[in-house]
Amino acid sequence: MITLYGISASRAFRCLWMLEELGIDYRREPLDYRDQDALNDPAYRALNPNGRIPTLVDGDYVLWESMAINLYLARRYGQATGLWPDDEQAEGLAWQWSFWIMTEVEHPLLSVLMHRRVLPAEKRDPQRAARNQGLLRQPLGVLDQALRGRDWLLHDRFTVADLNLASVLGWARPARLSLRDWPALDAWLKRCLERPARRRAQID
Ligand SMILES: N[C@@H](CCC(=O)N[C@@H](CS)C(=O)NCC(=O)O)C(=O)O
Repeated sequence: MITLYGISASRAFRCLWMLEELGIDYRREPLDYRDQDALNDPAYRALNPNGRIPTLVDGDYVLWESMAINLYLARRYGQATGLWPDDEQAEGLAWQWSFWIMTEVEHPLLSVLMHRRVLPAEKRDPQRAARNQGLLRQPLGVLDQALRGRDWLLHDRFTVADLNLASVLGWARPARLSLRDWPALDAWLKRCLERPARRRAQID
């Protein structure tokens, strides 16, 4: 049995989206990142010593870090659905883009989201949001360039690489970050976000 710990209004959403794309049976433990008691429960800490979500349990195998969970799930269960790339070089690109989104994009984009939308009004810092929006210009240009003339990042189909990137870039809209300057990226993101599995993963 596969169990995924986390609510969809968190980074666990990426893994729920992957599980829905795969169409495999899984159970969800709706652990909330604000519930410090539950995160610090020794039984949960034994699974994830970071005390964070998401955590995946597949039989007696335990994995944390959202991107690692998705790469594992796609490799183990996603060959038939085409979510896993066809060859080692395409696999390398899936890892490349997954590390890239976490190191170049996730932090500044989350900061824009927090300071424009999520934090209570008195805690928002518009200058911080603007600064981080500025930091995103370069990496968003890189992705836009890579997507010009193509529908998907790898091969001719939606793969784990698209899912991992789109699950982070999906914050752009709630963060009120216009993607007008990057039309290939904008069109690709819409294609990804329209997928029925993404809608199904939006549970809470
Ligand atoms: N790099 C980790 C980050 C996990 C993470 O920070 N999760 C947040 C929720 S989105 C959390 O559990 N926060 C609880 C806390 O920090 O106490 C991943 O991608 O899985």
